[in-house]
Amino acid sequence: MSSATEPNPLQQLIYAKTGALTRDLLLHPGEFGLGKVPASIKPDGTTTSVCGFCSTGCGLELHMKDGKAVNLSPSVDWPVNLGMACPKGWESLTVLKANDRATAPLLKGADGKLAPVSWDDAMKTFCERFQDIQAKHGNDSVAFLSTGQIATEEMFFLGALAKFGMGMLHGDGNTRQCMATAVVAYKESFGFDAPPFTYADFEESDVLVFVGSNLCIAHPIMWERVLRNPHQPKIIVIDPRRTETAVAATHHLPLKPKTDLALLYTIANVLIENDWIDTNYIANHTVGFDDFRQYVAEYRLEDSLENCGLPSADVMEVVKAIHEGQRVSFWWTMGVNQSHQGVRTAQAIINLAMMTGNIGRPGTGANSVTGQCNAMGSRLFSNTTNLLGGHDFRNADHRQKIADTLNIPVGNIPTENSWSYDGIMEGIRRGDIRGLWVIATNPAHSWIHQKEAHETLSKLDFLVVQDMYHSTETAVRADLVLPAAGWGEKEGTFINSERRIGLHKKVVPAPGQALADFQIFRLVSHYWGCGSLFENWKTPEDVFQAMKQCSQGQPCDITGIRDYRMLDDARGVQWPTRQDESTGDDWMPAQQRRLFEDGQYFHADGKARFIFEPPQAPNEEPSEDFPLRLLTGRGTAAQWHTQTKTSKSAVLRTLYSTTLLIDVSPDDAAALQLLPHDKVLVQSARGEIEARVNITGSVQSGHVFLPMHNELTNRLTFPQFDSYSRQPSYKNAAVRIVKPS
Ligand SMILES: Nc1nc2c(c(=O)[nH]1)N[C@H]1C(S)=C(S)[C@@H](COP(=O)(O)OP(=O)(O)OC[C@H]3O[C@@H](n4cnc5c(=O)[nH]c(N)nc54)[C@H](O)[C@@H]3O)O[C@H]1N2
Ligand SMILES: Nc1nc2c(c(=O)[nH]1)N[C@H]1C(S)=C(S)[C@@H](COP(=O)(O)OP(=O)(O)OC[C@H]3O[C@@H](n4cnc5c(=O)[nH]c(N)nc54)[C@H](O)[C@@H]3O)O[C@H]1N2
Ligand code: SF4
Ligand SMILES: [Mo]
Repeated sequence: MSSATEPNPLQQLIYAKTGALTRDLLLHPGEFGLGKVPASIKPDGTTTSVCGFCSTGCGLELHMKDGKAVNLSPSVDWPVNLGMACPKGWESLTVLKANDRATAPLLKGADGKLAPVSWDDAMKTFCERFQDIQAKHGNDSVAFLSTGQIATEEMFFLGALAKFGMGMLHGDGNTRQCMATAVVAYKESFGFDAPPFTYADFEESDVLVFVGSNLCIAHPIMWERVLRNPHQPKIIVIDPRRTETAVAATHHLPLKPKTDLALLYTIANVLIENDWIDTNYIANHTVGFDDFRQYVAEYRLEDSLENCGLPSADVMEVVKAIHEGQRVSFWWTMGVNQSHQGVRTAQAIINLAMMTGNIGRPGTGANSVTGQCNAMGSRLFSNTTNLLGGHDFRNADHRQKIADTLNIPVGNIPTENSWSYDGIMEGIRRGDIRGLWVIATNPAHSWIHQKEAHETLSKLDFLVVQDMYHSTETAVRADLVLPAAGWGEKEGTFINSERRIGLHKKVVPAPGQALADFQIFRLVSHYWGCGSLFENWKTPEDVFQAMKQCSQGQPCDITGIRDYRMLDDARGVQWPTRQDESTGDDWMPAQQRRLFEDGQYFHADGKARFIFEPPQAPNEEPSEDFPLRLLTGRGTAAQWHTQTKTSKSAVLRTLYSTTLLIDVSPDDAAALQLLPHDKVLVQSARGEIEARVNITGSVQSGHVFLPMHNELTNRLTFPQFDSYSRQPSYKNAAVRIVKPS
């Protein structure tokens, strides 16, 4: 399909990699090199880039020498981290230098082994195999799994390519494992997926309530912002474990897992009974309060907390603190999102903020903290659950708007929503989906109930994995591995938890033949034969301009951001930033932007909704056979997810135990006659793993905890999903501990 006269994108890339200049490269100097970076290197030889691990979105100063980064330090003037970084951020450059980096495309041969092939062969095979599957089984028999960890421009390109170019209907991402619950909760309550806060709120609250969030470990720099709070705030932590965050709190409610709904409804009822609510706010800005009030009336402090395992006096203190606080902020993360009733739990938190008028003012809000560096980009621009820019696939006007904006035939845009991640996995098991393209996520470690996940992946006719490393649990199962450049080896934007869009830059070359995901998508579009649809997207910044246009008129409107240079100069820009706010060429948006200051929500009537539902027990509870409840989550600040990156740094490896430790309470350890570091088998109805015992008061008796960073953990987890968000409930399974014979 390549033209004989013009170098095709692959040839251009090869020339770029080998240093040979082509005419195209001369015409588009930013495309393959450092992009805007040379122009933005400061007199002291540094350039700023946003961190590529977590959603905090810290600014890092890359120290450049001879055009390459040789070191880094946290940015002092970045409004997020103010000169701080956690161990992962500090080690960002080290993890790029691992010897298991994928440096060439790998194709599975007749012997079942992966062996290097050229990009040309890889691309031809990719297209032949997927097109063949589609010809035999229909377009919808090929699907993709995207991520919250590539640039927004890359996920935008991927989503457009897969759905508008390659004819796929089904594509989801690892954000389903993580943020789907918050997305649905916000959409239903506010009318749009819109976390309202800005990080300054951590410092401006006088009461902070953390529900299912271990900020100290998972978002250490946000926690630093809490520590800078000058108001001697009350800090309330609702978490079954006595986490690092709970230890530092003024109030800890160690509730029984999965009973948050009853607790939050009780808190609401006690506030109502005492008339500690903001009736003006409720009347002017919300709908549905009377039904809510009636429903929660049955949650009386004296008798509704029994199942939560909490003394009513402790809960009453928390209610009083919320009432007495002038600026109360509510924060939640995976202890809420990863629950069988996560959406309703998140909305129970939102209800508390609305009924007490704690939203839209400094130091307030119902605030979902995101996880991955670009989970928020994925929520708005990945073309998976929403049509690009927070639009709706099922809405004809929205489809027409996006078709006109991107100049693509409206008929190329699917009119239905994709299956969610679990639906795609089920589709594979049924044989409806036979080809899968996995980009920057590692389901053979991170998906719930691994035995089933592994069986599912092995059913595929063709599995393509696009990753920085060839050694991930998913890549080793692939038929084709596409070697990707990582953070630091390419450029683009991320959107952090407070909706701040920041730029990350190419500061080191990618190893071998690894290419930026952006360039891989260009290659795929060319070989697939749909390159003309995306011919204007030559650089990430071209796609950024397309993103802006798609966002026009939406709550996430970013038409006011001129270009990448503005993102750098403004030290990140929060959405929304509309063009009509601009007062001229040198206009800069304000550095702290919070939503709902005017009390206007995104539903047609401008009002937020009170939404509630009776609590239900999860489908698996501890039993005689499996008497312990397994909780899972983040282990240390030095470990990232499936450890493909963080395990590559010697510095980080010294900061955590490389043996899998299971946290067991002193009571249970005594009952089971376990000593520290004993080797044990942990069994659930789905599998058995080996671990060493860590006896600690951080878990209650009857509970155990395993970090998600070890691939064994998800062999035990129980596959239940929130019925609205389809997010897996990773933090609830029944297990038993036995000593090996
Ligand atoms: N170091 C490090 N930082 C990370 C990550 C990482 O892998 N490593 N990952 C990032 C990502 S993607 C995410 S999503 C975030 C996650 O950040 P967090 O959600 O803060 O981390 P988790 O440890 O998964 O879960 C938080 C807490 O939920 C509690 N919990 C469990 N069940 C319940 C329950 O029923 N009710 C309540 N109230 N609490 C419960 C757990 O005990 C745990 O302490 O971290 C981000 N930051
Ligand atoms: N038991 C249990 N399981 C959980 C959780 C839990 O709390 N408990 N948490 C869940 C949550 S919240 C999340 S977010 C998921 C995370 O689950 P995953 O997304 O599977 O975890 P990661 O290790 O972050 O995988 C990202 C992959 O992308 C690759 N990569 C990184 N950067 C790039 C890039 O620029 N380009 C390409 N092509 N590849 C890249 C990495 O090498 C890695 O293989 O895990 C979920 N699983
Ligand atoms: S807190 Fe998150 S964004 Fe900041 S340095 Fe650490 S990993 Fe990077
Ligand atoms: Mo996550």
